[in-house]
Amino acid sequence: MPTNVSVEYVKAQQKYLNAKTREEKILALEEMIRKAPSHKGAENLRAQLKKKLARLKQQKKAKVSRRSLMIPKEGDAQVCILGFTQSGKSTLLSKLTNAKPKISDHPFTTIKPEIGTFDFEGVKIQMVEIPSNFKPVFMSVVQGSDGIVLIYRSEEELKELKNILSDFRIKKPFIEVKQNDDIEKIKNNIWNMLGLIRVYCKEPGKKPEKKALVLKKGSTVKDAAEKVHKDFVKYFKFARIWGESAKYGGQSFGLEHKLEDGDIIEIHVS
Ligand SMILES: Nc1nc2c(ncn2[C@@H]2O[C@H](COP(=O)(O)OP(=O)(O)O)[C@@H](O)[C@H]2O)c(=O)[nH]1
Ligand SMILES: [Mg+2]
Repeated sequence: MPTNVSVEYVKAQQKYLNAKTREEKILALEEMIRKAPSHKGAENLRAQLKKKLARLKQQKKAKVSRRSLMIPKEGDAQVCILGFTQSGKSTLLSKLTNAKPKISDHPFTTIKPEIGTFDFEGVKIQMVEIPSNFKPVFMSVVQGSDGIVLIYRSEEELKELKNILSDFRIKKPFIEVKQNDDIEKIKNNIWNMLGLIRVYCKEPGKKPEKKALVLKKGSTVKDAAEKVHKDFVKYFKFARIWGESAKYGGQSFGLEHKLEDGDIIEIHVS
């Protein structure tokens, strides 16, 4: 080991030696590689570190497919909160939802996923706090979710979180949130990230239902009808629509008509 390494390198090495989980080891190793001397004499050291890192990452990937955990989806969408320990995940969960997770200034307080839900204009969104040990079993929950909130305190943390997502090959939509961001803004951003629309059904002569029908962007009258009842498609005559996708309130459309967020739909059957 060359003696002329920097203080930062020694600190990173200390982190590596104290690391308890594979994920912590990987983070520390990456830091060691960044802080390792760049001169030719340290070539061997850098190569060794990179080899060790590659091996750790390989083990991690192999584990992903073997262990998985299913958190039953409740509501219209499931969104995970991902961040390092003490970044404010539990605090955010308790501000957003009905959940009362333990908030503490001790690291790694949350050891299993915490769950809560909130209502966004008639849409029920489930939030899951992922423990910061980033165990594969918990990352499989992220893999199965509809989107992610990355909570971070520094740009470096944000970068590491994105690295973790790519290590686990997770390609889900995400938003970036800092401690103290406005809660209403976060709720709006979560909704926009999900790429969904709300459609409200009504019966002739009655008021629209309060509970929204939640569909993917680009959905048609047929998609909405199918979700209400399969016979609706079979006996479909026409649909009256009020809202964004209609030129005037109550305009008639067929099954292929594309719906917009906030549309009110009245299905007529024969
Ligand atoms: N100043 C400030 N402190 C916060 C904020 N969010 C969390 N904390 C504090 O940071 C510590 C860890 O919070 P917690 O929500 O348990 O973080 P977690 O480990 O990511 O779940 C607690 O002492 C919180 O009171 C915030 O937005 N601002
Ligand atoms: Mg927590």
